This record gives sequence, structure tokens and C-alpha cells, in this order.
Amino acid sequence: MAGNAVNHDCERHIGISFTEHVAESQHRLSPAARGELTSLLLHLMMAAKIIARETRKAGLVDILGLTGRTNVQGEKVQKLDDYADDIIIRNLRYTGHLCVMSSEEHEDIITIPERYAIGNYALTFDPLDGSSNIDANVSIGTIFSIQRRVSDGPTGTRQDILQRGKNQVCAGYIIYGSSTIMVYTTGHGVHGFTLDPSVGEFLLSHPDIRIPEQGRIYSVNEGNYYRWDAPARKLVEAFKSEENPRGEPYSSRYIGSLVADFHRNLLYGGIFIYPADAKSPSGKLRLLPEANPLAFVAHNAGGLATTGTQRILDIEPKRLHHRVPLIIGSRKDVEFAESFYSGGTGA
Ligand code: AHM
Ligand code: MG
Repeated sequence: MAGNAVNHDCERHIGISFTEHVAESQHRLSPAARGELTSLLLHLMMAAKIIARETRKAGLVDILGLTGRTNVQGEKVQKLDDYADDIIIRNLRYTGHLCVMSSEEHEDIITIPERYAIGNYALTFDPLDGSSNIDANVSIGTIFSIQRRVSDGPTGTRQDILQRGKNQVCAGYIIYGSSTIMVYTTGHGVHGFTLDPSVGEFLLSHPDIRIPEQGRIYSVNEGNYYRWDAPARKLVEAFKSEENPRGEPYSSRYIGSLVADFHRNLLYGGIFIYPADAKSPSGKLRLLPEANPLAFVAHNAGGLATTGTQRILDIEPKRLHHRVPLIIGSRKDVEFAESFYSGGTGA
């Protein structure tokens, strides 16, 4: 029957699933790999699908639960961000691929219970970023960062989590919006997948995303303007004037949900800014579960991420909840922002 061999490549038009894409690219990039990272990501996507299902029901929280309030039986009902946190931990801890985890929702690291095998990777995540927007039906997201284990004891340690962003082997996010989209990179291109709810699979919808070199959007919470330092104020003034790389005013777009603001700017081009301010002198956003993974995505899509004075991926984390100012997006716009902090343009 040799003459009847089927060319499976002709099936590509039906859509490349995330499962196929990640397995194929891992095999191509590291033929000796045993599929650990692939398996880890597939478990993470399983958790994402469950979180997507629950966020879609968020308008029904008072009826179905996940409110953070007390139900009629007098029991405290879990909040959606705690629920997402639990789902990720429970779907990942038994896989044998992780040595330790860290979540924005936990003060300390999350160890792997003794009954499960210890693996070669460490996972840091923000289970549901922007969750204060849930009640208004605004897009929210899960952010993740994976690093290779560096400790050598019987179990993972804080050291495995406290690594510079440039050591990440994989990072990305899932955005729960008008559709559920996941974007990831292993350092070889940035790819986006949209969840097809009819089959429960993420299908490749945004192959090899490149952020425009220069954008036309700036995203910042301008309500904090009078609390910012001089470079941040002058920078935002510049984006509103013609004294910027574009030569005309940028549009202002701010959702207040980091993943949604970042994702829009990744596709359309632009810059997201969360500067240090008088209330949060180190910045509001967290280096490990927020800035690092998005910086890894931005860099691999041709963009940049900085605090203004230091590239995000070079920062040595001092603690699990280390906070940083974050300026991230199109390369020329971020370089322009850096010039304000380096004593150049108007600093
Ligand atoms: P969270 O991790 O508690 O959800 O806070 C992070 C969120 C980001 O999604 C968003 O970029 C930022 O906080 C918005 O902050 P602000 O309301 O100060 O503009
Ligand atoms: Mg967050």
C-alpha cells in the first residue's frame, strides 16, 4: 500500500494545535529533549481552560459562587483569583516536572508535596492578574514564567525562583477576554493560540508575533501623574506632544489590566508604563510573576522592557515579591523612554 501513503502536511489547513506546535518545536530545537517542558505546558493549558470556563461564568458569581463573600450557609465562598491559584497548583504539582512553584498570591514558595516526584523546572505565576476588574467584565489574565532548576537538594528552593529574567526558558500569558488567547515563547519566536471552545484546544492563530518597532499608543495610569518623578512626567508629556519618535501625539489607552494592555500593545505597537510613584517608590508591579515573563515575550517579539535605568531581564531578584517600575513595548518607544532616565531628553 506504499503508493497510498498519506501526506499529513496537507492536513495543516485544519489548524495547528498548541499541543502539536509545542511538541514539534521542542523536538526541532532540542532533539534529545524528553518532552518535559512540553508536558509541563500542556498541564498548564489544562489549568488555563478550567480558569477560562470559570471566568466566563463570572457574571453569575452571586448565583454560582467564587465571590469571596459568605454564602447562605454561612460559608466563605472562594474568590476567583484564589480558585485560579488552586487550579494551577493542583494541575502542576503532581506532574513530576516541577521542583518548586511561586505565586503572586503566596508570601512564600510553594513546595511539591513529598508524595510527588521532583522535576527540573521552577514555575512562577500570577494566577489572575487584573482580578479587581472581574465584576466589570474586563479582560484579565494568567501570567507564567518557567526557569530551569539550579538548586541540587532533595527539593526545589527559593534559589530556583529568584533567577534573573534572562534565565527564563519559557514565558507567556493567557488572556480571558472576548476569546481566550495564550501567547508564549521559549526564546524562539512568540506565538499566539486561540481557544476553540468547541474542541477545547488552543489553535495557532498568531504565528511569530513581532511587535511594531514603533507604536502609536501609550498606556499609563495618568491619575498618578502628580506622584511620579520628573522623568516619568516629562516622558508622558512628550507622548502627548509632537516631541516623540512618531512626531505627533500618541493615543492614550489604559485598561488597568496588565495582560490586556500588554497584549493590545504587542499586536498594535505601543508602550506600557507603570512608573515608581510617591505611594509605591519601587513601582507597583512585581518582577517575578509580572514584569519578567512579559519582558521575555516583548524581547522575543522584537520589543524591550526596562525600569527606565535597567533592563528588566538583567535585574537580580532580591525577594519573591520584588517590585519594579515597568516600561515595556515597542523598541523605539522604550528606547525613547530610557533617554529620559539617562539624563538625556528632558530628564
Ligand atoms: P493585581 O496583580 O493585584 O491584579 O494588580 C496588577 C494590576 C495590573 O493588571 C495593572 O496593570 C495594574 O495593576 C493597574 O494598577 P492601577 O489600578 O494602579 O492602574
Ligand atoms: Mg498581578
